[in-house]
Amino acid sequence: LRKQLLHAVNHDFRGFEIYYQPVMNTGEHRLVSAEALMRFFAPADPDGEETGTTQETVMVSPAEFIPILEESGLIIPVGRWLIRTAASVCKEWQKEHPGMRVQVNLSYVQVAKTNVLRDVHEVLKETVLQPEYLGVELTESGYLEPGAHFQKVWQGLKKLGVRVLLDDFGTGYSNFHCLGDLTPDCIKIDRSFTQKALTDAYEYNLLTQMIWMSKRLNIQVCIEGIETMEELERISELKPDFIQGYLFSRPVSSTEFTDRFIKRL
Ligand code: G
Ligand code: G
Ligand code: MN
Ligand code: NA
Repeated sequence: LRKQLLHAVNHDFRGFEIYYQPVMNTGEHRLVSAEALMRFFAPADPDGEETGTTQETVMVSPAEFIPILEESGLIIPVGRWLIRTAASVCKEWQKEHPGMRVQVNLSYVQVAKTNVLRDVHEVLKETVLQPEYLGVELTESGYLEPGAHFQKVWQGLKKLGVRVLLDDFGTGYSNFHCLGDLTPDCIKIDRSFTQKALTDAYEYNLLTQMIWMSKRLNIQVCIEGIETMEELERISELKPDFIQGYLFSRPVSSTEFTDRFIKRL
């Protein structure tokens, strides 16, 4: 897999694809943004001859290949490519759907070891996307406390004017101290949390209070992992700002996203 990833990076990122999952506002279920999620299509038969005809591929999960990208340093060019591609796709979408946003995931390795600030700044210049339409999803995984460098990058991103979202909120690493030190534009409450809230009254109350607390702090809330109509109804009562989940769509290719969510009849 490591060799295949390197090969792809050296061949114009062929094999990497960005899938997009819609983010809706809670009131009208209107499309407001897309979360970019990376995929890698590896040759099904890596030792087979390259015949020039389309090769069969298998999809590899980011949970599998992102650690390899991180540890090999390939995350630097791939991360840049992803932000640039997602931003220019968003710019296209805006022609049909004004106000459309896009948000990308960054791992702590990208924050710690790469010049993410410069990359984001350059992408904004190149694509002429207004910064408020680009969101960056961060978790603190790897840090027990937000370190000085993490904080500097975070503040730098805010200064550039991009939206900063705290991902996986409610899990071990993205917690209350982040709200004090970092003041995100939005918190994304982890799917596991959402699921617990739907089956347990105490957890439901906890989620309710988390949303109220965020409102008081002027921080927006996105609830992830909405899979059924029933879940949608119960969660909507809590009035989070945004909702996301398989109910609306799984992450899909940019072409499918454009057809299903951007082009209107
Ligand atoms: O898309 P899926 O749910 O399979 O993603 C699994 C995990 O991989 C999630 O935690 C997601 O945030 C992460 N992930 C997906 N795409 C990217 C990416 O482009 N960069 C980073 N750093 N993480 C990603
Ligand atoms: O860590 P992060 O929140 O970025 O992870 C996003 C991951 O969650 C993606 O891999 C995406 O495919 C997955 N995901 C998104 N919506 C749902 C959902 O409704 N149900 C489940 N089971 N997974 C989801
Ligand atoms: Mn995310
Ligand atoms: Na998340």
